[in-house]
Amino acid sequence: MNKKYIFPENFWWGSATSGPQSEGTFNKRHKSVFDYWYEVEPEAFFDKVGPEITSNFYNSYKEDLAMLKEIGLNSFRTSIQWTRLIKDLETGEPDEDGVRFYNDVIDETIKNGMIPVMNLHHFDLPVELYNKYGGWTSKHVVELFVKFAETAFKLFGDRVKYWTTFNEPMVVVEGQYLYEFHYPKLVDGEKAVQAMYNINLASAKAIKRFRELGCTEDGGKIGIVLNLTPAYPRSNNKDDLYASKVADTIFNYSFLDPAVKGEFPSLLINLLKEDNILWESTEEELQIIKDNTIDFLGVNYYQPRRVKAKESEIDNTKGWMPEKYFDYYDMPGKRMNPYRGWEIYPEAMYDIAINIRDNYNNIPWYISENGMGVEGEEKYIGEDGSIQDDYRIEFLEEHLQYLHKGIEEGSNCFGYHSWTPIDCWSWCNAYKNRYGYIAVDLATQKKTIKKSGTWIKEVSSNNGF
Ligand code: BGP
Repeated sequence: MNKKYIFPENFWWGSATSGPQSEGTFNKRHKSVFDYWYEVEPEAFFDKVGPEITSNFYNSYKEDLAMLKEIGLNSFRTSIQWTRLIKDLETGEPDEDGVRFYNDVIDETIKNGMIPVMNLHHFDLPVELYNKYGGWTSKHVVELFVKFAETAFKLFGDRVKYWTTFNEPMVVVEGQYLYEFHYPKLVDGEKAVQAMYNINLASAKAIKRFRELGCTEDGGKIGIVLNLTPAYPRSNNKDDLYASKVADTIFNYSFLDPAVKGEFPSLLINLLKEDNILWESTEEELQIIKDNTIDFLGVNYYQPRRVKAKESEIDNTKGWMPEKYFDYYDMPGKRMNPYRGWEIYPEAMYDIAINIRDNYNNIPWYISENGMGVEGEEKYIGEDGSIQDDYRIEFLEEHLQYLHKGIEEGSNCFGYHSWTPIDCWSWCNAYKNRYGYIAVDLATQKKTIKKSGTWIKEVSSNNGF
C-alpha cells in the first residue's frame, strides 16, 4: 500500500493571492508602481493585459470566497493594498471605501470558516512615493509604511490574527534595483543594498508598532513572507560551496536572519563593506531590528537556485551586482516547468524545513506559496467542462511529501498555502501562466473549479492524502 501523508492537527490548507493581483484597480485612491508602469508601457505585459481588471475580486469577493470554502480551504492570504486603504499617504488616514472593502473581505473570509492572513506589501509601492522620495531607498518612506501598517492594525486587528509585513521583499530589491523586472527598473547596486536594509527596517518598525498597539494581547501574531530559493552548489568543491554560501546569504539570509535573529549575516556585512557599498544605518535602527523579530515565518518556494564558482569574467559595466560572487549553473537533466521556465525540485521543501529547524530556532512557519503556473490550460478541459490539471496535483503532492518528511523530523511547520486559489494576474506575465484551483475566463469572468480544486478539498478534509 502507498504511504499515507497525514499532517499535524489544525494544519492550514489554504491558498494565497494578493490585492494587486486579484482585486482590479476599481476605486483606488492611488496608483502603485505596477499601475503606473502599465499606463506608460502596456507592451511590457503579456498580451498587454494590465492590473485594472484582474480576477475582479473587488466586485466578486463574496462569490469568490464562497468558492474557496467549497474547495475546502481553511485559511486564505491576501494583501491590503496601500494604494487602496490609505487616502493620505503622509498621515496614514484611511479611505472610506478602502476600509469598507477590506472589512467586508475579512468578515466574509471568517464567515466562510477561513483564517484570514493579511499581508501589507506585495510589490505595490504607491508610485507617488517613488517619484517624491525615491521609494524604498528613502527612510521617510519607511515611516510612511509604518503609518499605513498602524492604520491597518487598528482597523482590522480585532479580527485578523495573522499579519505579514512584506511578501518577498528580496524580489522588490531584485526587480526594482538590479534586474529590471519591476518599475522603475534600475540597475543600481548601491540603491539595491539600501532598499534591502530599509525594507528590513520597515518590517521591524511595523512589528514594533503592532506590539505597542497591544495587537498581540488577544493572540495576534506577525511575521514576514520570504521567498527562500536554496542555492545548491554544482559540486562539493570548496569554491562551488562558497559560491552557494554567498548566493544564499545575499538572496535568502539578507532577510531571513534579521527577521528571525534580529541581525544581518556577518558574511553579508563583510562583503558589502569590502565592496564599499554597505547601507546607511544607525545604532538605534539596528537595535529596533534586533528587538523586533517575527512571531512566525511564511516561506514561498517555487524553485531552487543552482550556482557554481565564478568562472566568467566579472561584468563591471553594471556596477555592483551579486553575480560578482558566483555563476549560475545550468545543471544537466534538471526537471523544468517549461511554461514558467523554472526548475521543479520538490526536495528543497525538506531542505528548507530542516534549515529552519536547525538554524532558525525551529520557529513556527508555513509554506505561504508553492505552485505550478501553466500556459494554455484550456486544452486540458475534460468532458465535464473542468480543467483536468493532473500535472498540478502531481506537483503539489510531490512537494507536500517532502514537506511532510521535514515535519516528521521535527520541523515546526503549521500549514501549506498554494499559489493561488483563483487564477490571477501575474505581474509582467499577466494571465499567461495559470496557477489556480479555480479557473477564470477573463472575457466572461466565469469561474470553474479545476480537478485540483476537487483534490485539495479531499486533502483538506482528510488532513493529508
Ligand atoms: C511569487 C509572488 C506572487 C506570484 C508568484 C507566481 O513570487 O509572490 O505574487 O506572482 O510568485 O509567480 P509568477 O506570477 O511570476 O509566475
